[in-house]
Amino acid sequence: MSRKFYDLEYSDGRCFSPYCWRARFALAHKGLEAESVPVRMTDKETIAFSGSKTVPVLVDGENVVPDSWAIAEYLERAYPDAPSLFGGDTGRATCRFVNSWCDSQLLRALFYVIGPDLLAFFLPDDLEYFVRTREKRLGCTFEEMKTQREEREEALWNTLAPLRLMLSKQPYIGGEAPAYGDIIVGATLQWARCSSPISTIKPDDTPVYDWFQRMLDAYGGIARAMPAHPEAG
Ligand SMILES: N[C@@H](CCC(=O)N[C@@H](CS)C(=O)NCC(=O)O)C(=O)O
Repeated sequence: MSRKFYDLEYSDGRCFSPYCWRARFALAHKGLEAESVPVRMTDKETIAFSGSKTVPVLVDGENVVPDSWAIAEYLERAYPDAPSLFGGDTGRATCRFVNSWCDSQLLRALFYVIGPDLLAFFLPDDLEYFVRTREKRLGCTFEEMKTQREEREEALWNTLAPLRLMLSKQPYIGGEAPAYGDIIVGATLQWARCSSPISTIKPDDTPVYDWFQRMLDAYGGIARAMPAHPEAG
């Protein structure tokens, strides 16, 4: 059965979108391979068949599944004998909180810090679209983001507080082993690691830093295999 994974491609050829990494990690968690189809941000034609204007999109045989959360639910349903992403209905319901926290708080807090670095990774058409749509969404220009970096880094530290507290008590969000909650957050931090020279997770933030190192090594080290930003310390 053919399996294809439509993934956002940046101008350096790497695919490090935070939502796409959720799907990539989820496939790895289930032990599934997929052929990767790179898509530029303004190329809506390639994914039009899915009815979605965003990636990730998974095509698994006859099934077309856009949206990272829907992909995780689909994989859990379609591959019940492979390792579980949610650990049951209660786990899935709790994971929705992690998904909502990440989408509404963590992604935004990170974006305010690394946003200006992302601009280097777009070709001209994509860049114009990205700047226009993201400045509108965030209510802030990229120039303003640059000048506010220090206070934005402090805000990011505060946003990570619940994760820091949790990971000082247990090795993974999923408990003793990584599960979909870890994937959501790990995918988001992978985006920052690949796109910005700034260490958004400081080595002295031991619980979060150590956990992220474990996530980089999880699933055969697929996340670590993608190089960090070339100027990262
Ligand atoms: N809720 C969607 C969001 C997906 C999303 O926003 N993907 C970005 C890439 S990180 C995208 O395709 N953006 C295209 C655009 O903004 O037009 C999901 O979880 O998959």
